[in-house]
Amino acid sequence: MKLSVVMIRTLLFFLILCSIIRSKAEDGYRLWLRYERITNVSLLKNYTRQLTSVHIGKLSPTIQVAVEELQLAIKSMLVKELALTAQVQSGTLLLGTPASTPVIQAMNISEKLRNTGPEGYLIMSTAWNGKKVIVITANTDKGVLYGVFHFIRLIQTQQDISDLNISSAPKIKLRLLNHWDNLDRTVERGYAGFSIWDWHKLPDFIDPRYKDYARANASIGINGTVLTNVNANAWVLTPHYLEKVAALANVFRPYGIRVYLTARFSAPTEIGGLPTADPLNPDVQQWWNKKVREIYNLIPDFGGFLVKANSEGQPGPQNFGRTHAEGANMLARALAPFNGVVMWRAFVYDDKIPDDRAKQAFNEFKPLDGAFLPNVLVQVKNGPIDFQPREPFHPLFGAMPATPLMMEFQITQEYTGFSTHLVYLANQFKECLSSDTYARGEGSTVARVIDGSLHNYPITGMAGVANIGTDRNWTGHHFGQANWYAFGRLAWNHELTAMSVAEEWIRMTFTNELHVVNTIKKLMDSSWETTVNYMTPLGLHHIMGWNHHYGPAPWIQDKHRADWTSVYYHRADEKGLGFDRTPSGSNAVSQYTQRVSEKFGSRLNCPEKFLLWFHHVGWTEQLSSGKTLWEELCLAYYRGAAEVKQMLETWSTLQGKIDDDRYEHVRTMLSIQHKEAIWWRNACVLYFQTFSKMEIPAHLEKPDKPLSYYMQLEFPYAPGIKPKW
Ligand code: GCW
Repeated sequence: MKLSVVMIRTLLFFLILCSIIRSKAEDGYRLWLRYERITNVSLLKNYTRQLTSVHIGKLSPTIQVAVEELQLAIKSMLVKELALTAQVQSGTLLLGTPASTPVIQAMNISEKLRNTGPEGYLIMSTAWNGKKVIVITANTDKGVLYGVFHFIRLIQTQQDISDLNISSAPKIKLRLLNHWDNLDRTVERGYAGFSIWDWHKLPDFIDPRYKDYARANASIGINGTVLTNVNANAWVLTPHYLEKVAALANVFRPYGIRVYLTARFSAPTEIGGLPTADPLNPDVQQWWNKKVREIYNLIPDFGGFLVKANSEGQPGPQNFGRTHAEGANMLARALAPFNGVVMWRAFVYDDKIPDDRAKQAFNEFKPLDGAFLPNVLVQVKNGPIDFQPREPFHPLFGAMPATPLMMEFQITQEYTGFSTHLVYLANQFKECLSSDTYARGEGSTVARVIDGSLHNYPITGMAGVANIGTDRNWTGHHFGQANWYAFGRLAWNHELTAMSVAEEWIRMTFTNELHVVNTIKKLMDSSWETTVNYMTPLGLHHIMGWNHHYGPAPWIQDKHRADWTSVYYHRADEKGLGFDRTPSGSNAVSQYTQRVSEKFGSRLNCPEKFLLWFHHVGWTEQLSSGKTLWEELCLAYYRGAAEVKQMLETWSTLQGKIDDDRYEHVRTMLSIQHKEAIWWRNACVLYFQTFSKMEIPAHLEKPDKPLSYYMQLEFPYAPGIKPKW
């Protein structure tokens, strides 16, 4: 058979097309900044008509990257270049601050800009000399950049841009990622490969990832990053490493992102040659003053230090008989001349102290309220133990009116299935933020504590322990990206709902097709509750594998620290289950305000989601459903596992509706999650049965393996293990 020229051409065209499609494999690298081409013709026409050109005033590195991002987005979504214009035309997008852009100055919008502060922005449709234009303006270039990302998001999510009147400003000042990244590139509790900081090749080799990291963070309003692990290594403070840190800071600066470092408290002895690190010793203070000057010489906008002291073996002021405040203030004094801050972690507990671990941070810090210098924030985890699948809010929130408390959430899924479980954490973040502390009467939510409005804190902050690594899709699981995204969006505005944030993310990350958006949204919405059910229902906590925290291990006991065992937390015995934290037990409830303490402390009024956190409940006691604790416990575990199966089924309806690459990846992860949910269910139910001595309700399928099978499983190489120094 002879092929005609036309046929050969057609074939060639087809082959080229296939290779183009293939090369655009969706590997997740582009995160939510995919800027997919708009295929809906009328929508495309509509946008194209409204956007003709861009006008800017004085160029700065930040305005430069803002324009670059805008061009990239418009070119790829609307297949159109926005010409830079000196003349305002119909459809011109005006970008800049009044100070840098005379046309914007002439618009007289200073009144409107008053409420947007140093980072907020306005996006407005308006007329200029009879021409319809869109203005993105702010008091600073950084605000303009945030406005540009918001504007791009409007197009990505296919919103109407014909009559814009948006004003937005962050509710929280410091919106930071905390990387638990080590200098050897391992990541403590990291499940997405190695650290993206290539310390060895820095400062000369600038991995393009650094810029993409900055773009992604700026797009969601994150304005700082702590590069190193809180289990700190003093080496990062040596000149050799500081030069590398400075190179990263240079990449991040135009994007409004400052770098911060963790300060190892014993650094003066480890790298400074001093005989002590006592914070009240003048030589020690001098050493830090000098070190901080050295840092600011290299990095003029350095943010400050994050410190984990006297916790889990980290050195701190208590090694020298000093308080946390004395330690924090010593560093604060060194940083104050440069406007740097100290973020001092409240995550402290000691196995030598014979008190409930849940109470220890409060016991240590509450008496220090007001003792910290003004540039110190105390960084408090969302709950009193440690990022468990679900915890009640930390009792310190609301209890330190004279000390700025900042929030620490965990984005990396140390306790929620690593990077193989789909768990949308915005629901968890929101539950904590909307909890009422009653510190100043009703409505004193955790959100109002940390945004400073309750106690008039002069500085405010929210940190998220990052889930980012060298995996091509950054977070291991494609849906891990949603947790990074949601963290940033909620740090900017904690009033956003978990589902509105999810919807934005889905539209930008997968598709705007409504049915798909809604299907994925539903999946995300229930995913956290599902995980709580198959891991730690009814307020159970810390019953996972020892040290690596992988999988169920409620049987862990007899370790060198009782507070690192599971039996310490669940207290199962033949009578019942749960940690009595009422006045008849550890009385941790007394650390909350009276209203909260009465609620949590009452067996009947305590929300059942926290029941076993606060109460030791008899196996045959009835819960609100009328069923016994034992039955409800079994039902929760079985429900959790069954819901994962349902998630898998729901996901499979999306085959062909989203790209095959990500469809298949997520499907595989969901099947791992299902397998592991059953593992959790079986192991926990069988273990607790040895105490309850009751049958698993008859209609539930019985575990196919004995408890002994689950108990002998070992995982010496599970990812993310804490390194031994
Ligand atoms: O959750 C625990 C982790 C540790 C971590 C510690 C902390 C960085 O298991 O790996 O150490 O919390 O927050 O300091």
